Amino acid sequence: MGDRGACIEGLVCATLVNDPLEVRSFLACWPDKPIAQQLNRCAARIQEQVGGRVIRVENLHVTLAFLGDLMPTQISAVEDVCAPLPRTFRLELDRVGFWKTKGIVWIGPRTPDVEFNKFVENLRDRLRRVGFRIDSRPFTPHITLLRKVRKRPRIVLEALDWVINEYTLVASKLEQDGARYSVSKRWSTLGDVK
Ligand code: 3AM
Repeated sequence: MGDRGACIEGLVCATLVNDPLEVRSFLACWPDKPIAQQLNRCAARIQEQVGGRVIRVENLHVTLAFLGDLMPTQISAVEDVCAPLPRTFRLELDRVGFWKTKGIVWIGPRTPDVEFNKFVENLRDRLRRVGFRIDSRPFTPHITLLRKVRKRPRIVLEALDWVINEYTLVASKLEQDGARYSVSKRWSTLGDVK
């Protein structure tokens, strides 16, 4: 019986077997290549100081809403809710943070862009209204740089000016050496829909 020890023989145990159509999904903004490369260099410097696992350069992002495992109909519902960005936003990445319990080192803006946060909170509310369970904590824009860190880094970094002009729906596949992400849909600033 193996993994299905708790199930009645001959029946598929729905709680243990993921539907193959389900896709682990989230909404996120991705820095362009030059910013991502600078962030990757920052992460390497931090790693020299405190260890941990550096997030792969192509995986650096700000999560807007984690959606979980979605069936195709739910993905359509997300797409119905998502709207273009009302305008371009700028985030000055000038603060390195450490979440001790999660072992995460991140970078984000010291001063959040109020309008960007409002856009994201509004998007999250609309997702909740159509039935998605979205983290209830306030949105804290951050890019995870390293995981499995035990010690707070002491580091001064040059601020990075990041222009955000789109966000994406991303499919995540968990593999042994970390997550593989693929973009399935993009929403750009108004008037620039892809
Ligand atoms: O953007 P960060 O790195 O903070 O930790 C995961 C990552 O967060 C988080 O979603 C982001 C994109 O993968 N995540 C993963 N599983 C999660 C869950 N079950 C989750 N967030 C909330 N609930």
